[in-house]
Amino acid sequence: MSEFGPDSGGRVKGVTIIKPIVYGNIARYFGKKREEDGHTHQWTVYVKPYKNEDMSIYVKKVHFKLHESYANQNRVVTKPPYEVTETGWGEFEIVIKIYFHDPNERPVTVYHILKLFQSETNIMLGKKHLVSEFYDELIFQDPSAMMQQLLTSTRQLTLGPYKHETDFEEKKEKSLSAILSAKNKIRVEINDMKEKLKIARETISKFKDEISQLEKSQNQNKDKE
Ligand code: SLL
Repeated sequence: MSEFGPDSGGRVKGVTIIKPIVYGNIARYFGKKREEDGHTHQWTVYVKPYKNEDMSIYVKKVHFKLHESYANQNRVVTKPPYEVTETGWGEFEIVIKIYFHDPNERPVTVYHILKLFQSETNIMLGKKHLVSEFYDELIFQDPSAMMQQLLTSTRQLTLGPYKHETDFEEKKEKSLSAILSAKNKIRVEINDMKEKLKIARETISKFKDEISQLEKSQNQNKDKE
């Protein structure tokens, strides 16, 4: 750390570095309840880089906090792969806390609901193992000089192709087109409503006219009497 001099705690203003990540779990059903402990699934919870890069350059450790029914609930992983594999019978929230080499950088916490049970459709599709994972981003704003150097000196995590269980590009496209079609639907509904409002206003003013005509002729009749 000394190579960054006494100012290494100082921040580099105006710099933002984004590190995309994927976190979640995979799970596999044993096919039955295990006699000795009632466990039904094996699962692995993880944090990994979205791109093929070694996060240990800037990540010091990852804490996974499991349900209190587990012996040693707090699992600390100091090098990749940042993951914990266990067996169990139930779903619960796992707190994942990512620590960085720069002590000035606050740890980042993500919450993941461990998923074990397949949806009806997946069961019908005969999927062997379940995947519940999410894309997110670690955002470093005004990092220290030291952290900036660590964040930009990347090294590949694995040789060869690097792929995720989820096709996030496809998911992005699908989400985007779903949002666009929802937006269109709402635009059509707003126009419909505007049209209805216009007709209602016109009807009101027509009635008002009729009322005032009637009132006028009533008054004329009164005058005659
Ligand atoms: C539930 N709220 O009731 C959840 C808790 C806890 C799951 C689930 C323990 C394994 C072991 C285990 O699977 N806990 O005995 O080590 O569904």
